[in-house]
Amino acid sequence: GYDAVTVDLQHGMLGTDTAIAMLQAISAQPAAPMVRVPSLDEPLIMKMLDAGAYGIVCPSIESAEQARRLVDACGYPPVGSRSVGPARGLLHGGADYVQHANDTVLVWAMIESRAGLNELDEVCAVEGLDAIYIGPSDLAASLGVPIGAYPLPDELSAAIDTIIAAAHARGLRVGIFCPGEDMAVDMVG
Ligand code: 3PY
Ligand code: MG
Repeated sequence: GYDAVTVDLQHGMLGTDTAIAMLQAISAQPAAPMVRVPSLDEPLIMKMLDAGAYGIVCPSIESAEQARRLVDACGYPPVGSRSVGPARGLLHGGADYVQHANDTVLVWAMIESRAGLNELDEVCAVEGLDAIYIGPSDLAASLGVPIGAYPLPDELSAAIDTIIAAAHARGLRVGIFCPGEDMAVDMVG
């Protein structure tokens, strides 16, 4: 089985209502339900958390200030300013959902641009972030190397290594989108 299943509201051809139905389906099995939002959109992040997402993946974080906004949207006070009203979160997570949400909801910032790379250490240092997710396609586009090429172009591979090292130095987990099996197997390694 999978540890998590992510509903993709950025490049997935679906809106919030469909995403909620998908979260319900994901809840029928043990994988953690996660959502990638289309952008750093705080009201949408809070709505998807209310809908029972246990992790938020936010595209293209390029500064510590943006990473702080992401953390702020995902956490109840005092961690952040998430509004209280977790309709489906309560159904799925139980009556004590609000009490434990700050500990259980995972906050993933995507690094997928040269600007993000330039601010990498500052982003990784933001308190409340759980993980960095690498977007190799946008990162390749931003670095000006071929998109989707595998083996990876040297500059992209070096950037990925830099991101992994910076994230691990701060105790953050790292994930990466893999368009194919070869890359997935290599990246797990
Ligand atoms: C990227 O590769 O840019 C992605 O966002 C993958 O999801
Ligand atoms: Mg991307």
